[in-house]
Amino acid sequence: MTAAAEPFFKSIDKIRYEGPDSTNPFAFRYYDAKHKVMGKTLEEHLRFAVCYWHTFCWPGGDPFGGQTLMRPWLNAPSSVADEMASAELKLRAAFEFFEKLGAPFFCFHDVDIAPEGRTLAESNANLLHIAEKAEAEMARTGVKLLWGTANLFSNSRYMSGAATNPDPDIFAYAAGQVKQVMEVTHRLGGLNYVLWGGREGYETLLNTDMRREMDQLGRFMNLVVEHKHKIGFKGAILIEPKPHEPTKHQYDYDCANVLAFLRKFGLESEIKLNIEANHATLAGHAFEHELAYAAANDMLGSIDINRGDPQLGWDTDQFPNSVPEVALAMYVIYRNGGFNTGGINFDAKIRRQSIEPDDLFHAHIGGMDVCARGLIAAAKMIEDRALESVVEDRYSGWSGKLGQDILSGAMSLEQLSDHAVANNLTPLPRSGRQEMLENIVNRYL
Ligand code: XUL
Ligand code: CO
Repeated sequence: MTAAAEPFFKSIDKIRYEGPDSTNPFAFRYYDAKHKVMGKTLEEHLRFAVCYWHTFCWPGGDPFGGQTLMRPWLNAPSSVADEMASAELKLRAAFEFFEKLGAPFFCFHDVDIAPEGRTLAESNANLLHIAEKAEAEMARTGVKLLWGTANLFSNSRYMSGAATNPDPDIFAYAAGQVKQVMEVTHRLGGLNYVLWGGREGYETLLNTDMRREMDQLGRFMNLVVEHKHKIGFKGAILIEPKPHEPTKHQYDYDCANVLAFLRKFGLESEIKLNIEANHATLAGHAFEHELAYAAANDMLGSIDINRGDPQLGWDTDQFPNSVPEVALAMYVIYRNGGFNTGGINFDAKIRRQSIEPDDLFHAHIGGMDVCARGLIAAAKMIEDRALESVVEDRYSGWSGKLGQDILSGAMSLEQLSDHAVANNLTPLPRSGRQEMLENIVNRYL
């Protein structure tokens, strides 16, 4: 542990709130953790998490070139011992970062924090070793685990899927990996366990038995839920929808698709959703649409925040930087009660030219400030009932006798027809008031 005392982000002190007029690039201008809105502090509402994979593991490659981000723990290891030493160095840098940034949570995949072994047993032992170190860092810093997840997509064994693989041996391997990561998540007091079906989909229907693959995936999810109860994990199990990339078509396409899948396999009360902003965009939805759909079905678990690029059609995972966009997402989340076990995970990466370790701070500070501004604007809209009163008025007819009789099932199609004829109903169209409402929103931004 010779390097233990040596900080990695040497020139950075703890990031503090300095207010909107500050020009210090290493200060928050809006994220005042202790500031209260709607009865809770920003810290309690937003529940920010730093993701391990983009922030500490991504080397900066793109399809045309390799590593640009030089970090000591990303140097090619010369032995297994060296690999483990790198993982420990990365862990210390990660906790130094969480602490200096003031992020209350983090998220990880197994392979982000610990080296993969040659066998499942070796990988499990490596993960346990690092988890013990992480436990000590968590106790030292007070940083908590928002969620853990197993990487069932990078290793070539998973190229044709994990649970949906044509080979049951691979299903068994994936089951073993998830079992271990869920147990480690439980041990670390994690609040959620996430399943992203990175390769649960297909490249071509010519070699794919879709019905079979869906049944395999349903069985896998049931096994995961059974194990959660067996070990007494009280956190939420979350599925993260994404329409495609890496596969041409993924089975967890969007929130509606996942809900239909969960209902088919009787899991809708056991599993909720982790909704990612840019995955919504890739599915052809607004982020707030996916959030509203989940909330309307009591499925809103947690979010991965980021953004895509209007000109690039892939998952660019950039940090959020648009207050108007984020404010609408915040409006939907907090209008529906905010997070319970969930939070806001920055599933976002710096650009490959942002090579300085400092850039990681700029990215997260900006993202946290944008979310804080979005939440403050949304909270004011909610408290003023600025949109709510218009929406309530728009549906007010449904509180009357006719509306209630329709919803309670007291009227048949025939009775409704008779009612319309007998009362000579001549309902008139009413304005949807979209522009007026858009102007109202702009008053809050
Ligand atoms: C991939 C993605 C993943 C999940 C966790 O697009 O979002 O990082 O969040 O596996
Ligand atoms: Co994600």
